[in-house]
Amino acid sequence: MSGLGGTSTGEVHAPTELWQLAVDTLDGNWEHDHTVPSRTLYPHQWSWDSAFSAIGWSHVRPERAWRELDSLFRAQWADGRVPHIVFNAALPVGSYFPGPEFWHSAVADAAPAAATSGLIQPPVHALAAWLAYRRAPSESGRSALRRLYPRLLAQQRYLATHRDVAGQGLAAIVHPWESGVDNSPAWDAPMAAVPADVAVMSAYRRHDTAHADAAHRPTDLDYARYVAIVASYRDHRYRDDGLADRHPWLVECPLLNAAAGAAEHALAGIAAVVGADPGPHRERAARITDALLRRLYDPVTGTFQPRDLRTDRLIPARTALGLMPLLLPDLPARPAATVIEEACSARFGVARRMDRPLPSHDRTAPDFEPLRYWRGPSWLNLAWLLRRGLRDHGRPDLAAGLRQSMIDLVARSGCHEYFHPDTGVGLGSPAFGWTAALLLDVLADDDPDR
Ligand code: 9WN
Repeated sequence: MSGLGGTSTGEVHAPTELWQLAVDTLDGNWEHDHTVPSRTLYPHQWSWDSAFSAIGWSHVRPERAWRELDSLFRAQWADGRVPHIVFNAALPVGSYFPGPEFWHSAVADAAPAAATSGLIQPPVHALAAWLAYRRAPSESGRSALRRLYPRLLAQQRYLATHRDVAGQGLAAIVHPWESGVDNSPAWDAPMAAVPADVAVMSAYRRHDTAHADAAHRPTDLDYARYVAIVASYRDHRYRDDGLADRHPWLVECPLLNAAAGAAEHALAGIAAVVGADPGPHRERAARITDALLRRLYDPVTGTFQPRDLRTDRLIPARTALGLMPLLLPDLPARPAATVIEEACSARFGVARRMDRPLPSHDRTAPDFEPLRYWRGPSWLNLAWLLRRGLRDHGRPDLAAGLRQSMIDLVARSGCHEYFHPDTGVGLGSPAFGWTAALLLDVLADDDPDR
């Protein structure tokens, strides 16, 4: 795969055709005030998907970027958490599993009127708002930033207080769904410790396997554990006090915390526009970077590893999560260099000219699975995040290679949810929101990175 590659039917897409394909995909997924990730697999509103969609919309219909973020933040909980799913009440029961009746968010004192999940996702929203504003600065953009700023602050405060379970300056996640990379091999060990019986799944009907190949999705045993972890949190009314003593799954994730650090940098920019003080954001960003280095950087592997708070050990799997702290502009030169080395190794294959796209997991690992969701396939959001990091850390050449590999994937296969990491064949949903949105972003950003 190199250059604007051929499609599965042998056509070659010009950049203008790709642009149109992405706009049409986003448009097809637009649902009154938000973008659904996929009409079939994920017909509600998802948190980090909305942030990525807003970035895409800022290039074509900026007012939709603001509506997207506004609608998500209308469902923010009183404690500051931004729910990972906001359910569309107009959809029939059974449109997604687990649906609103399973989450039963109304049990929580802090929940909003709308039905939502009780979990979070990586906080990429401040970055999205900041990029959307910079790409389409306007008076309405400034008022949107003024509306969003206190909500983005509350989101950060929730992470820094309720979720700092270990008291060490990092946010813990309480479920693999909170990482956004649900069945990553990074979660295998902490998942194995969650008691669950696969037989419980006979009481439920999975919706995903009706729309995607079961061999490409998490297993039933994964789902039995996903459901058990949610049930434990829900039974405590989604309260965060006492998590360390009772919750079956607790992890500090490099991606989520890098996103929180990048959010503080973005908030410093937003603060300057809305007349607030950027100083505290820079200080908080520095504290998060410091905590990531102290808690999750492994000097032996030279990369970042999640920490399992149930064992207080770093998780050894070398997934793409370990590369994500490059997103922090203030990551010191030495760890940045070793992470870039990891990215360029045979594990991930980042190069000026990439012969294959970025995988979600170490290609050389025995548990690398090229078809199964976050256990190997390529995802555009991970490539997009890493590309930003490479640019910020003085490697525009590698960022350019990654950008081209993203364009090649869509040119070959369309706006799929994820892609085979060797062949680039499209997998999962064929019309996926963030693939379209982030493709628009890299196409628009044609200022050569080299
Ligand atoms: C569970 C919507 C979401 C993404 C996640 C992705 C997947 C859900 C699922 O889809 O997760 O949240 O049902 O598999 O893993 O990153 O936000 O696109």
